[in-house]
Amino acid sequence: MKIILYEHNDDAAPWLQDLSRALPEADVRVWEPGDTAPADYAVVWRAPRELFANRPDLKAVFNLGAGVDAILDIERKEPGTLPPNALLVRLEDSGMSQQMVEYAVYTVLRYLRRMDEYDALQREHRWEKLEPHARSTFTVGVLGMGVLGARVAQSLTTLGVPVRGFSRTKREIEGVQTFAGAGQFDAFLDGAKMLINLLPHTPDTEGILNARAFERLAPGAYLVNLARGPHVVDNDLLQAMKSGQIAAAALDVFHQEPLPDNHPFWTTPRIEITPHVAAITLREESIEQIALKIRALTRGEPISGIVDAKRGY
Ligand code: NDP
Ligand code: OXD
Repeated sequence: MKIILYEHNDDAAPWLQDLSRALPEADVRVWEPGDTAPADYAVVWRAPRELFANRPDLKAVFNLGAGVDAILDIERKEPGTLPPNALLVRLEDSGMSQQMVEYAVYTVLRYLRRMDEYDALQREHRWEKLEPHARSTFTVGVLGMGVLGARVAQSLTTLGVPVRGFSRTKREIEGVQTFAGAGQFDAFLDGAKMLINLLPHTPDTEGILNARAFERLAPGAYLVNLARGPHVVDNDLLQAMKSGQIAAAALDVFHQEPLPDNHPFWTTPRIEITPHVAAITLREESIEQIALKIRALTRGEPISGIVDAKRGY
């Protein structure tokens, strides 16, 4: 069995070493431009188009992340690039949901207790007590009730704030008021004090966090974007912050990454930025999951985590 590996962020060497160790029966190599030698599987993160083109031999492409938007974008721009019979498989949790829970709980508590405002007051040496937010009306809406969103929503119920969830199909999660489909989007948004975005980036979800959505929230609402930059219409967010409709935002993902030096988000008061680290891909857990799936496919068994390219996630 032959596997090609491509890792955009890191040095590929530790991935090569660990994947080879997990699958000693496989011949694993790091893909370099020009490599068209046969391969059964590809394990990739943000690989270039050339890796996928003219590769009818690939049985499956394993994405080293939960979101497959970068791969599907290649296919959208140049249809027919992805091997037609290869499965596209995403990471399912592999240690990411715990990290998302940490980020979400941290931001809910930070904004509920107005800690970001106390930080600012401290910088000005001001001893000032702020009116606390009422927990009972601090409604948090989680967009996306998948592997990550459902776990986040569930964990937020323990904080005593009302929690809503939004997905395409109806989900039942104890303690979470769930809404499904575009027809229930407004009801999901109406009066929510905070939104946490964990949707996949698809043509249907692009720009979903826009002026119209912000208007439906409670005045002085909070936005936490942990999914993908193109979910947010940047100018609409800046306007909503200027008017006070959105009080503060914690953003982990952006249209362009790294966030360009001249982007106004860097200097907008009450926007907090992290560099796409809400849930990082953990090497050990991810390789274990992928190795198990490759072995299952080799035995002709079904696997989970297969992306429906038409649906986009
Ligand atoms: P899943 O595929 O498990 O869940 C996606 C959820 O979104 C599902 O509940 C799905 O609905 C819902 N959904 C999809 N399209 C729509 C739509 N048009 N309208 C309403 N709901 C919709 O994904 P994960 O939970 O594993 O990951 C979510 C995203 O998080 C990833 O795609 C990625 O972009 C982002 N991410 C970001 C990271 C970071 O570090 N910042 C790290 C990891 C992931 P249904 O349940 O009905 O199918
Ligand atoms: C992912 C990511 O999709 O890291 O896994 O953003």
